[in-house]
Amino acid sequence: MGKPTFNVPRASVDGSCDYCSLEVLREIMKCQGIMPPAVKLGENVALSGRATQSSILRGDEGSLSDAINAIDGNQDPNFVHGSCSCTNSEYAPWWRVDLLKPYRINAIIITNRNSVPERLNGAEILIGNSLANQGNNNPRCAYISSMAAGATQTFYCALVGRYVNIAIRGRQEFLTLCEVQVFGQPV
Ligand SMILES: [Ca+2]
Repeated sequence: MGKPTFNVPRASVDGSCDYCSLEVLREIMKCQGIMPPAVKLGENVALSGRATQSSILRGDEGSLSDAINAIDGNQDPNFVHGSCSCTNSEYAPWWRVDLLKPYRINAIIITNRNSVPERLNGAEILIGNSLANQGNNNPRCAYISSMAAGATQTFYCALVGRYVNIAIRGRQEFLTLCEVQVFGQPV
């Protein structure tokens, strides 16, 4: 039997989700007789990164919308408290953190807003070392089918990269993130 990994886009339990929480994954592995490996998340390396995004929300709330708000170490999901990022409503918005050097990334933890949670539906988490197409061509770690309002969710990967992008493709949307934590080890 092969060595289990956490790159689990097929590990759907009921067909309604593309990705599993670690708890669900452990249950699947237990059922299959696989002992889940101990996962050491390590440090949130996003805290020392540099964040940018495709645009900054215009208007009175623009001052609350900087990309860095998604890596400020504060998971407050209330947008008006000033700890969430937000782009304009635009076609294919993206957000990116530059970790300044490559990491072997084990997990991404995302905190969604406590209002308009559907804006994050269909977002992709991309990881790699390329800035081609602003990093949005890098390999996909996870697809966020949906997240509840104010929820914090973990997505497991086994990818190496300096850049972590969150991108929405194929539609006009506000891309808004209250926190993006990135756990990995330097390579
Ligand atoms: Ca934040």
